[in-house]
Amino acid sequence: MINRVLISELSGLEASTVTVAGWVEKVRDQRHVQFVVLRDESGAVQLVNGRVVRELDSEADAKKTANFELTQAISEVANGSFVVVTGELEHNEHVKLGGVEIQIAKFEVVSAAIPETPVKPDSAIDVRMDWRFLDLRRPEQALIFKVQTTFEHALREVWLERGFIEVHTPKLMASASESRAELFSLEYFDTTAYLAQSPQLFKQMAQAAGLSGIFEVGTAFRADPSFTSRHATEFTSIDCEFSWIETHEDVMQLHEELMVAGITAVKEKHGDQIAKLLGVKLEVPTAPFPRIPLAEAKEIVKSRGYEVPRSDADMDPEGERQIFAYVKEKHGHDFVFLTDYASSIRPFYHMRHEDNDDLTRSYDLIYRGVEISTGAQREHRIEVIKKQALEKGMDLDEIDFYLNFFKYGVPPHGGFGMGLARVLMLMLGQSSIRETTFLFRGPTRLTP
Ligand code: AMO
Repeated sequence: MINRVLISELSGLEASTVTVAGWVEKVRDQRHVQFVVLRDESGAVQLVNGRVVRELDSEADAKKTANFELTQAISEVANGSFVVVTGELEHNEHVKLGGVEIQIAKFEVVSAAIPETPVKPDSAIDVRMDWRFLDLRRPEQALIFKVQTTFEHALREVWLERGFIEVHTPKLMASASESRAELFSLEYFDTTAYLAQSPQLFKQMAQAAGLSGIFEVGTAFRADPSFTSRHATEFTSIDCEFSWIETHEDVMQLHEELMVAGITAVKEKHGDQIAKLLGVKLEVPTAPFPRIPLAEAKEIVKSRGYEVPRSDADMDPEGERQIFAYVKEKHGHDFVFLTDYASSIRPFYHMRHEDNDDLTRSYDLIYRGVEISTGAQREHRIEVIKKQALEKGMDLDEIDFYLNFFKYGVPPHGGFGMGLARVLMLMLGQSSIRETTFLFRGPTRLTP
């Protein structure tokens, strides 16, 4: 490893000779002094060359001095170039950037950038995505992925405390995992394979295997042609499934515990930076989150003057925004569980109410007016599963492998799936999951 100090650690060091490494953010090349703002993954620092020697100044041998070469190197370096710099660390309270600066002794350009960066912070989102690696050099962009790391870690801690097992399920499948809509297919030797839309069927297999609590943070694919701010064709799905539940209420309880733990950890670790760089004051929700049956939610929304214009029983995005507005006013909460969706709009594997076959034991979790998750108790009685699958027009032969899971005993179970990028978008006040996905994939985007 190159023996470098992280820039964020400089202010805690005594005046001494230090080496830092990163990319050049800005150069101010003045007649008698040069300033360089150097950034690494932890922060930025001002570097100074105070003994500028120019060619024009030259007494015969001035050119030969290291200082002339240093001045020249700094004059020529393009923004974005990666450099290793050694110099004297000085504390100086007048320096706005961290109260320290480094008097440059050695300035080595390790990898030069070409001048004129193709992307600026205010470039169109598509240009920024074309140049994602440059866009991510901005600290506010990198922060999103630091937050993601902390959030995922906090969730894992909750799962591990409960003895949950992490699984990695296959993404190549012989059948659809959610529905035949939005299904990517590909040539697979002499047959056709499908990309997993969700680990749903395998999460349930883990219950039949007796593993009980399991989780997966993995990739899911949807051949969804839409261009909304919350749809991608490939996304990271946070999934969880566990046994011995009594109703979907048990799933919601774990779900809200996870959200509180995740957002608490993010606030503790990054709250100040989120406020400073993204202008967002992070709010940790309190459990329990409000729960409203879907039918009631639609009535509430209607009483606020919005009638959901759908022929099926589902909510629509505007309805979700309206119900959030109501919940925010009434409960001061950013989250709401909409529960008990109609069987007609839920998948075959959702368990239905004992006393009402038209309603499922399921929920959607809405965060600031956007659906981030679907969860449910699953049907575990094979005859009922078959009946519900047939009702949905499914071919039982195609899910034969799945039906097998239920032939040898399986405990009652449930779980949820949650889109990671959506959670981050809403938590961090971003306008689209393009901002909170490392590399976005949509109908017209397969690069970089
Ligand atoms: P569902 O289809 O509702 O449920 O998906 C769960 C969550 O995944 C996210 N999501 C998406 N994110 C980005 N782009 C998309 N095209 C996209 N589609 C879905 C959303 C959504 O709430 N198997 C069930 C979950 C379960 O019951 O465990 C499922 O996949 O945040």
